Amino acid sequence: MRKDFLWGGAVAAHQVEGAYQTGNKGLSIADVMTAGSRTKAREITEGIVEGKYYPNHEGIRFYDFYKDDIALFAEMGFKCFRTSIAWSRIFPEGDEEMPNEEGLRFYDELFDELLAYGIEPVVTLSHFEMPYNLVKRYGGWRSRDMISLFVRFARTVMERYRNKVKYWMTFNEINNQMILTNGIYAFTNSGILFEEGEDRLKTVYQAAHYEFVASAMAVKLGHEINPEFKIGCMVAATPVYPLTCNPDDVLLALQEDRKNLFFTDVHVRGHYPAYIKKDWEQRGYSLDIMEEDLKIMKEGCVDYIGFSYYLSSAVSSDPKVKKLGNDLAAGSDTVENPYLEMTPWGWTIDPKGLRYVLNQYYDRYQIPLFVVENGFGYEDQLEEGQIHDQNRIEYLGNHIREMVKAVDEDGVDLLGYTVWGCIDPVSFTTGEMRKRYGFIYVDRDDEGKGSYQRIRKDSFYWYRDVIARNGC
Ligand code: BGP
Repeated sequence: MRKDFLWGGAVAAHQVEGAYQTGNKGLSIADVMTAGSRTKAREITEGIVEGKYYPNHEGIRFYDFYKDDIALFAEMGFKCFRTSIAWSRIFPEGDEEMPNEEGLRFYDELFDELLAYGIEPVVTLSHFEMPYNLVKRYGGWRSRDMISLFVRFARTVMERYRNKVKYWMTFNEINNQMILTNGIYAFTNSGILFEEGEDRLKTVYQAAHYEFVASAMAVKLGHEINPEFKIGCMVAATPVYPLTCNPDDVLLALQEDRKNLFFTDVHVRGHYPAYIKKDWEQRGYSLDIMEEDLKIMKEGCVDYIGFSYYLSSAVSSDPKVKKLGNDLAAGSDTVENPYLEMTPWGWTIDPKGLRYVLNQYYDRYQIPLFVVENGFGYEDQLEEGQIHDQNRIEYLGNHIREMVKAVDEDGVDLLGYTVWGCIDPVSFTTGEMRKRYGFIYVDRDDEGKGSYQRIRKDSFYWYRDVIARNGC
């Protein structure tokens, strides 16, 4: 492993900051999502509805406690910390001419605090938290107008933090929106609320196109602002395996995998792959894609691929094999993989899948990679003021060992590894607190009760040693 490997942790602004109306912050799409559970989907409400519970409003109050939290990250020896800039702190409505100085100041102070400990900030521009007004007024990324609004936001923060932040990413898990059966993803990725009977796939392809153009413009602009910037894309890496060696299964897996790889293909190569153009042709789609867009996309290829890795999936062409019917992977045909166990939230546990995907990306693109999310969501037990999260240690240890093999044995160029939810955040998919990821426990429950006290889990000390040894 390289000496300057970026070990660290990751969160997103809306899942930790809270303070949803402080410092002139506007409402974001995360602010209109209620709490759900393992069995009940989060509700997207029309504005804020009296009597409903919105867990992101308070988050874990990172906005108030970030100095203490960063001190804990430093104690673990973090080399980097990934977070996002809440767009709605900088442009509360999303379409103002001038940014909100108070919001900008907050991130100035946050980044200064990190840098004082020698922790490199890694920043996502858009992580499921666009200003809610943009949904109301423009229909989110249904509209081409979003490109210039996003670029204005990107320009503002990249200029402001040009000497503080070097690593950037444009859109978090941009490929999630290909999961069409659950409307939450189109909303969180793109601020889109599906209408009855609409062709969801077409809508998502169009939104993704505008996002590709916006991302490429941000990359180009960022390099002009500071040539030292490293600007990546961010995708959810969920490899798709064939259930058997039946060529029909193998082909199906390849096709399903492309629903994810499509996004990195475009971000890295700067043009649309042949298979997607054929797909559009066969479906009779004619999207709003201008000549100028294609030129921009070519000029804004990313410097690295940031990705999250939690699980793998399997597909089968055999109609007799029972489908899982969950919305976790891009494919609707996912089936149980008999070789893998699952978390209580139904996510497969597959450390080798991380080595697989690192190799898959590196073989395909030959640009640096960055694992910006990997983690174990679990209902931790507090026992006499302590949390013995041995299963998290095992989960992360197994993944790290596979990652190290990808680097040391396979030759993958890897920039770093940030563990998702290094301090317990509000879960994105369910809005729960009980699905905990952190090395640091936060005393807050699913009704929003608790002291917000921070407690080091056993994994805290374990990860500190991993970083000190530069590996497991
Ligand atoms: C990714 C998101 C994160 C995050 C994580 C874990 O999809 O980028 O924001 O929360 O998954 O998901 P969850 O919180 O639903 O367990």
